[in-house]
Amino acid sequence: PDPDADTPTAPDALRRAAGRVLLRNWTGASTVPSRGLYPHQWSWDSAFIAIGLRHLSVVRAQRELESLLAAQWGDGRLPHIVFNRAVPLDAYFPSPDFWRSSRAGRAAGAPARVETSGIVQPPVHALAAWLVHRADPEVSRRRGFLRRLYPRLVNWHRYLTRRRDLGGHGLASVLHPWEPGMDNSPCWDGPLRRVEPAAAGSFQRADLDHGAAADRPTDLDYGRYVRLATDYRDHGYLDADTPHAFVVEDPGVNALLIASEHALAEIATALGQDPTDHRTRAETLTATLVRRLWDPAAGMFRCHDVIAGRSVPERGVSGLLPLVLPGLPSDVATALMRTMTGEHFGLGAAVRLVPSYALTGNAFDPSRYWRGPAWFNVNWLLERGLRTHGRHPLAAELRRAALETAASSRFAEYVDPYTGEARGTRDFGWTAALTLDLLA
Ligand code: 9WN
Repeated sequence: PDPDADTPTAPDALRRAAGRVLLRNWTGASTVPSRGLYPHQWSWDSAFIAIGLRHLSVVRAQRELESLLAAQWGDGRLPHIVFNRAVPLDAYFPSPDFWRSSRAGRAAGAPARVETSGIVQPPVHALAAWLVHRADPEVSRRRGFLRRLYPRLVNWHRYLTRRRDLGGHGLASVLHPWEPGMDNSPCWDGPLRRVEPAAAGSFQRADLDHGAAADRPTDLDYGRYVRLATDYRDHGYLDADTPHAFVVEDPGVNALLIASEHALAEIATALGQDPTDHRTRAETLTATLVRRLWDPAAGMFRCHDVIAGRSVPERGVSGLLPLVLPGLPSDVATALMRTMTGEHFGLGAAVRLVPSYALTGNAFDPSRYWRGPAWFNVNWLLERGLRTHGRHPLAAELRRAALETAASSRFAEYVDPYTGEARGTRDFGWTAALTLDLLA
């Protein structure tokens, strides 16, 4: 039987349900990840959401990215949250009065008229912009979409490749566990041990009002997140001035940077400009990624703790994300796919969707956030990677599992990788959006 066959009404019903989530989460200029838990605009969420929204409304998908890029800082950084001033301060922690971007971030060029966070998230934006453009090149040209976004995307990448090359080897570093978007991954446990947590009573979490404590990070994690963000803020969010306690080279962040650099080459070409610099940078970054983070014995990429000067001995799913790269050496791609389907990640055997952390790892927990559950954006990227490297039947299987699980979990934020049971919040933005993309 054709693994893609389904009753004709099911995809339509799913498409309509996903569209309803995106409509409910739309604020007029962007889409919130979740009405309750995340009532503002998040950076990489908006990129994934735009990728799905393009199937519903190309103009809304363009606006999703435009509104995010309008909050870019003078130094090129794209903040991980753009705050909606209509939302009460206590609805999400840390709120604008914690980040104080328009004052504390002035030297780094934070915008004066909108409040944002001061840290970043993975650079999926140029890839999203290119996919949104391709959905309707005519409307895109008429609105000057790529022409307006291109210089901002170039500055964003320049920020990451220059100011964030804290390891000095040519890769972008993250300075906070929120930056790679996989907040409490066991990969951060070692590097975080150096960080003195902020006192428990000195801040008030808002996330536990919306989610089960067992599905979320612990208070100790939050104490450390708060300490790192406070120190960065108190040094004006200046990368060179802050005495960083946490500096990690993450393979997922760098893979997405490279995928987006390839997209910038396409965008430059579409605008009649020379794409050579982007192509060269993508190739150089790929070679550096392999040289610095590939672990042949593990058959996957590892995070690198820059301060300790050593590789992180954990298997986090970000170490599989370079599979999205077309320019990966073929032996590396083959080994990655073997790892994905082997005992550690279990695709095609033990699990429905690829978990966020190895099933075999000491810290594995099928419910707790980035310590085991499966996430839809990660699985969307891996499905793309499998297709890129010619594994079409396995990609189709993963796609089908993702669609079934999105439907049965009511577009959950994340799910138990074995059972597909919903975890975190429901009606989650990128789960609905990427469902639309997988259905297209
Ligand atoms: C902190 C919005 C974001 C995602 C991240 C996810 C979670 C925030 C939080 O939610 O992080 O940025 O409060 O836990 O880890 O990937 O972008 O959906």
